[in-house]
Amino acid sequence: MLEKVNLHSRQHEQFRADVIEGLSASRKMLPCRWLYDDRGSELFEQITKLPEYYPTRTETGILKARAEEIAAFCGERAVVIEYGAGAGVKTEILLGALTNPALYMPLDIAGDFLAASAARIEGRFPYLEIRPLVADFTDDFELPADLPKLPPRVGFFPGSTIGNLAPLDAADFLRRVRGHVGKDGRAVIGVDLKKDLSVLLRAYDDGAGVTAEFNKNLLRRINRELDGNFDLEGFAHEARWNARNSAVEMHLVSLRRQSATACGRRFSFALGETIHTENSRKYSLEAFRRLAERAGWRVEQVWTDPDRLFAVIGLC
Ligand code: AVJ
Repeated sequence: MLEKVNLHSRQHEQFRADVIEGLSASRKMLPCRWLYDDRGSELFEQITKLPEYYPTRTETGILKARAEEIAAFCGERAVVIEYGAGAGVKTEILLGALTNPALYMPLDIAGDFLAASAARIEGRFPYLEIRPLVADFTDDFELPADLPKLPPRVGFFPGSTIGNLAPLDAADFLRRVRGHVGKDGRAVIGVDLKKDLSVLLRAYDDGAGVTAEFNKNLLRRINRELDGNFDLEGFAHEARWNARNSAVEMHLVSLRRQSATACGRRFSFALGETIHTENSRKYSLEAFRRLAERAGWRVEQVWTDPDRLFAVIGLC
């Protein structure tokens, strides 16, 4: 319990520090991890069901259609380490297809969330050993020393969350996974592919306005948790393509000259000035292969959908 309280106050301090730093910068930005409070996670769930948001549906379709091949790639008695425990259905498809998986270890920073998703998996796979681990997978950390060494270890990272990371961080992440699974280990990574811009931008600016709500919820969170007074009507959601970074960016655009306070400080906005709230990088298969190779991996398998919207990539 004490640990939980400490974790909460550490998170709160980090949020505060990120808001002060990010909103004081000449180009205002906030790390996208803060989008996911309870309301934000619920809104993201809704996004995954929108007609315009193709990634979740497409990746789930690939995992279902290619489950046997993916399971064969992972090998028998696999130890599955999942980076982030939010993938529910996708995890169930993979675990359900594997032959005698030895262990499932979901990693997440949110302890409550982790416990809930571990309990759900346990209900579905009563004979599978499950060991949730509270960890921030964007930081270096060691796996417990008593994990089975013999069976193949597989790092699972669906959802194209790797697209949120800048290339150097993505390479660090893939190197860390290599360290965790060892030289004979494997990884199965979900990667959103580069495609027609109108398709991409619609996926991040849907007609029902759910993504706009998701983005603006960050201001709501600042108001609630950091004693802010942002006027939500004074900002608009915008999805932009950044060609240089091959990324869809989310911004909150100030609709007038205004200022707002939070954390006991005042932040001023010019008309049209933005807060950059997320990067979602889109890879070509070639660019992802280069990234993987820089991080000590070889692309062994590429499973994709007929329209090549999304790829599930098997690394070894
Ligand atoms: C959860 C990071 C994969 O980048 O597509 C969805 C988040 N942002 N709509 C993505 C998101 C806006 C999503 N990821």
